[in-house]
Amino acid sequence: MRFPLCSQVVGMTTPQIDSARLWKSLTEISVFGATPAGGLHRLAASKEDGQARDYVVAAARELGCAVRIDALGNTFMRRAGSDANAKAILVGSHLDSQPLGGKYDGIYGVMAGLELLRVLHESRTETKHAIEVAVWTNEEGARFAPAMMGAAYFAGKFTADELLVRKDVDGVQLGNSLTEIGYAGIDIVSPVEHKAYFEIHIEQGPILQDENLQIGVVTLVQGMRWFRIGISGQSGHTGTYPMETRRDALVAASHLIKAVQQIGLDQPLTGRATVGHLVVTPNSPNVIPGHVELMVEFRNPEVAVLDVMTASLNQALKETADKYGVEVVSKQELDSATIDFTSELIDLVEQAASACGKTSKRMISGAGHDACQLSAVMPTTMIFIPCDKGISHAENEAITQDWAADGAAVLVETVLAFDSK
Ligand code: HGY
Ligand code: MN
Ligand code: MN
Repeated sequence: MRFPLCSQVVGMTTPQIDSARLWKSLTEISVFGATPAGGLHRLAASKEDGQARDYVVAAARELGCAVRIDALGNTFMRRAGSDANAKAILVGSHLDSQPLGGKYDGIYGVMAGLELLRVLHESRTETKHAIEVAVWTNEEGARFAPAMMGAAYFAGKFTADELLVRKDVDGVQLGNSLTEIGYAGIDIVSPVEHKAYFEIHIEQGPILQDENLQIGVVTLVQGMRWFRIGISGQSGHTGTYPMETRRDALVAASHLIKAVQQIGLDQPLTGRATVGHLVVTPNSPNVIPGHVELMVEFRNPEVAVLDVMTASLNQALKETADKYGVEVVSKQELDSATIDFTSELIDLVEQAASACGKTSKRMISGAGHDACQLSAVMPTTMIFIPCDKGISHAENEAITQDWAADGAAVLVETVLAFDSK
């Protein structure tokens, strides 16, 4: 089905996206890491991540794109522009998923970028700026912390040496995993090469669908903080050790987890506080847990509120240590500030949606994205499409073919309009 393009709506010459081709590519790439329940298990730098990258790289090479891979495995697929001196326009997202994630979080943005390259290629559209599509390594942070890692490296926030030694729960280093999948690159790709970054992504919330809107014009991404907490008590025999003198790390952790929940509830409507990662050692039914590692995550649009939540956490850590006679250590592993996107790009996305005849609204993002890191080094903004019932980071994450096509058409319009500015 050829998608009736923006150009036909407004008489512009925007080339057509191919809805069926985009949907087919989303279906094909979802086999890499597919779970029986219809979701994805495609952790960063895993075999499945490598297979998904190979799929996209092969398609880009068929279009004559130049492919570069940097030290963090960030993969760049570039279509040349007519003006070699003009900076490139960057589009991208991620292919890694949560352990039991969905088929569209991140992946849709990469495949919409590939559809952009395909449309430009088949219509022989000449752009002044090169168009480059990026696959960022380890956006999710589910296997290696922190999240948005590859994009943070690209933005100069970490060195490769700092990140490639990060280990997963099995002690496997990121660098070794990238080498195994063939994405331990040597290319140097710098943000100075680029004029702007556009990321299209599923909303991961219910607003667009509830309000029957086609496009989200993203203005801001809320701040996010991660704290890795270690609780050390005393292992012991569950049959012999008296209850009264135990220093049970898991009981202490349960107290802290409830305190974290309360910290979120204390910020009505906007507070988000979660413990989603817990490792119990030795995790045996007849051993008193001696150590627990957990990750605390706070999110809020206001930095001042995040500061209040952080102070409350520090108080709760002290109380937990005192109450349960355990040692508690905390290490902040992510501090992603509230990000305001570039106003002229926000306007451009809104105009492009209108030019394509799509309904849209301005909105903030509750989820973090690679665009948060890119915004530190170049003009950046995002485009949302709806996702079913707002479900994400779950195997039943879903979008429709029309939503996918609507977003891709607006991405093409946005990028070509920016190119012609
Ligand atoms: O956690 C996030 O907000 C993103 O979806 N990884
Ligand atoms: Mn994502
Ligand atoms: Mn995600």
